[in-house]
Amino acid sequence: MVAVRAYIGLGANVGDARATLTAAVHALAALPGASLAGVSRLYMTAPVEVTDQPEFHNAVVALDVPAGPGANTGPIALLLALKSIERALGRQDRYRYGPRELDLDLLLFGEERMAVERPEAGLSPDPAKATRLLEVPHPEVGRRLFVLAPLADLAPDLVPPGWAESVDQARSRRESIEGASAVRAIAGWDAEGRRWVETPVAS
Ligand code: PH2
Ligand code: MG
Ligand code: MG
Repeated sequence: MVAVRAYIGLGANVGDARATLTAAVHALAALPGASLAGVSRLYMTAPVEVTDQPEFHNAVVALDVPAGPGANTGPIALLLALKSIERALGRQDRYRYGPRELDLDLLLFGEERMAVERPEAGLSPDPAKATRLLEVPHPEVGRRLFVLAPLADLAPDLVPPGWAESVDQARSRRESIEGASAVRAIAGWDAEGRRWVETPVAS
């Protein structure tokens, strides 16, 4: 079966964020046909957009999923699976950019470039519904250090479709804008133990 590599952004800042992100990695690895290809370091990150909320935990997962064709494959099927993991792990509906128990964003789906509008777009005055149903590459990847830093752990040299620079070039550009203290790695993924463990302090 042909596989495609998807990158998924994980974030949380309500409840036991670290435990929730760990459970989310397990749930992603257990999706039908999926295989875990990598887990970034775990980061503590300063909140962006809505800055008056607790710090986030953020990470990125690389997941190989069946390329399709088939009813349960492809980016939309993966997006729906992400939404159902969010709900299963306690995601409550709140305002856009606000606090959340778990956020799973489909960042990249192989070389795919696509934008799918919401069917009700234009009918709803709710700004939370103003974004597209799905857009890959995710429009926020290139402008968020909390996504670029963990993504660069997994794929520094990757040039996402439509980009003119690598992930690591974008990461250092954003780092010079947001400041190195906007994100800090606190733990590395232990594949055997299937959890993040504290990274020893570099000497
Ligand atoms: N997610 C948001 C809004 N702001 N800030 C950080 N640091 N990390 C996030 O994951 C995040 C955010 C909405 O998705
Ligand atoms: Mg998000
Ligand atoms: Mg989201």
